Amino acid sequence: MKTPDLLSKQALPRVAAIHDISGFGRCSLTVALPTLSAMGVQACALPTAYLSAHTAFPRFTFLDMTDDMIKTAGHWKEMDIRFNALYSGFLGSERQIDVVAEFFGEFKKDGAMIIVDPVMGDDGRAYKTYTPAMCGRMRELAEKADLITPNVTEAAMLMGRPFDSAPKRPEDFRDWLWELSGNGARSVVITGVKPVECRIGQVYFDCTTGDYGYIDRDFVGHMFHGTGDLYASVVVGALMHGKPLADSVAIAAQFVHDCCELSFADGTPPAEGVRFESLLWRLMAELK
Ligand code: PXL
Repeated sequence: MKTPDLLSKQALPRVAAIHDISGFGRCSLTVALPTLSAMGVQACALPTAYLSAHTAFPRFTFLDMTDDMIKTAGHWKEMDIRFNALYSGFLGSERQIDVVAEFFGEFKKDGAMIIVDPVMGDDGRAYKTYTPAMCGRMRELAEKADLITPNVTEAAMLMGRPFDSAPKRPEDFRDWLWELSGNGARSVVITGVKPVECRIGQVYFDCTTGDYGYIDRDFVGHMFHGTGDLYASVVVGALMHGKPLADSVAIAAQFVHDCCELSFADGTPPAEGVRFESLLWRLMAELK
């Protein structure tokens, strides 16, 4: 993976964060922005949609921001803003696949790293606002990335395979990682790998070294919402400081684990996401 090459000209690495804002229920931009800021990264928000609460709640408002994304991209181009990374997640419409692809084409100059978290679903099911057409086309975005961070469900969707065909053992994910990497063209991290009930981990392939890896931690209590977004944001923050992928995934695994532990202990409801605010201060120390 390329290390950011604009650092000499900017005080901080700068990332375009392309996700929805869910007003309640920690995920997407409400997680990505504070996490990147805490890691000494300037995060510029390009919201894809505004929701009163994320889609796992029984009801939510949904404002599609596709038209504003086009206007914002135009304005940023006019201002000649340069980014060290372009980091996308939850999208609000099928048309946004084209808008984000175009944004990548325009802003990847100067060696910006492209990170696509192909947010589409979990537990074998697509999220409520994701149509089959959107899921089918997410692959087009993934193919433009230097790094993708799907969970197991999204990895299966990207490859057009049934969720049930996912390997159970980390060592059996090599074929999946290789296929998702486009035969070595990009790095891949698959999250939410659970070889046994009491552990949760990630398998990864680093296209810059050819290394495969697996890292896991104790699985704490139950799943919390938005942990995939938190995990990917920490990986992006660490990569922006020139950390190798293997170190970045280790920092993210530990941080998400610690947030889950704290949230489980204090009885945070799973839909409200993890209490990451209390631990953000730790991230900067990890970068030393
Ligand atoms: O955490 C992924 C995510 C992001 N954004 C919204 C969601 C979800 C998952 O449900 O609903 C709006």
